Amino acid sequence: MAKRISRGRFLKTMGAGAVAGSTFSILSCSVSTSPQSSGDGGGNGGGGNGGGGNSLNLYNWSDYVAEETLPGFEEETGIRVTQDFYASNEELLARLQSGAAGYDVIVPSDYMVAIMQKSGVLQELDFEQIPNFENVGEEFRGLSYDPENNFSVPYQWGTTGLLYNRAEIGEITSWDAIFDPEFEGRIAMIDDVRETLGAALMSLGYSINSTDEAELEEAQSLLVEQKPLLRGYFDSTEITPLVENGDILIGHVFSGDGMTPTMDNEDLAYIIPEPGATRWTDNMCIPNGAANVEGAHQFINYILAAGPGAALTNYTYYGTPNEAALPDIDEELTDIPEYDPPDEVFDRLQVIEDVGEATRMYERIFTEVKSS
Ligand code: SPD
Repeated sequence: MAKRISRGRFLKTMGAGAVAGSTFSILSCSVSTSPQSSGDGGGNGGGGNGGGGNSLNLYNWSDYVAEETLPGFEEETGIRVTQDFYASNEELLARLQSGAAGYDVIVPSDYMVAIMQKSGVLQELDFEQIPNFENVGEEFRGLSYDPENNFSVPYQWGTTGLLYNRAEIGEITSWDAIFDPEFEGRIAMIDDVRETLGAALMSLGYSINSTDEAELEEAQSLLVEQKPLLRGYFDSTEITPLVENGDILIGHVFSGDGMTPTMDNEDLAYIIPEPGATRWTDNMCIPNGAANVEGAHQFINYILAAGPGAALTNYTYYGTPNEAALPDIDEELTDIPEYDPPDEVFDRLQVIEDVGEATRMYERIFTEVKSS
């Protein structure tokens, strides 16, 4: 039976819709690549297809399309897709701000849509060309980071929590485990400023969007203390195999990367830690300067069709905003409580928001933690 998330529940933790002042992130702009690609996928900054009517350059998180997604689109439209990868919203923004990125479709998260819109790197969508927007559930429309959906259409949603080896360390329920010296050298964190600082803030009982200097300094101290316990900071998709092969015991991961390995290995578990964790929504947007704007709209419309939407979630294990896809989501996935958390868990999830000028403080702190 297809599950639907109530709009009231979804909006409850979206924050007040506050979008703070302008933010211009200045992080590394290297392009990530992974074997999951179509076209040349060679990390060539969107230049692989040269751009234009017959080709589309997609800049995406790694492992974030189903095996059939790009071939299905190519077959339906005749448009060849080249995909490059990034590991964080900040890397995506830096790439776009460096100019000449050459991408047609990008997939930023909630708070980053707000930042990008203010930074002027996004173009308005033409909903005449996205008739399948009608499949987007009410609870995923008009969210605080883009109240009129002028610039973004939801792609997937999920949580950020912990994948761990339950057989080795027993049940864990909170963030405390990632600060426990007992697991020294066998913990990995996501290399993501807002997620990792967010985990520290939440474990201290603070808002994931805190702009209070004292709270952020406390979070910094906690992460500096944690650093010697870590195997390192990685892309979430790199952490999953480290937990699977027993190299590490606890990994900070996005929910799809956390739930997938638990399907055929009951020694592993994914949890949404107490007292709270992140809930995020990723979105499809078209950056300024896209060479194939029509193709980009076709791609967005394709993802919002029932079949491609279901295939996407059945592969990634992330939630879908696409109501037409719900009847075809695999039951083995909808049966996992963390896929669609019960109200008492959902209510303790927090959504990352643009913190405006405080973004610089977050970035400085994370840089200092990593170099400590
Ligand atoms: N492998 C794809 C993961 C996509 C995660 N995006 C979420 C970012 C949350 N800040």
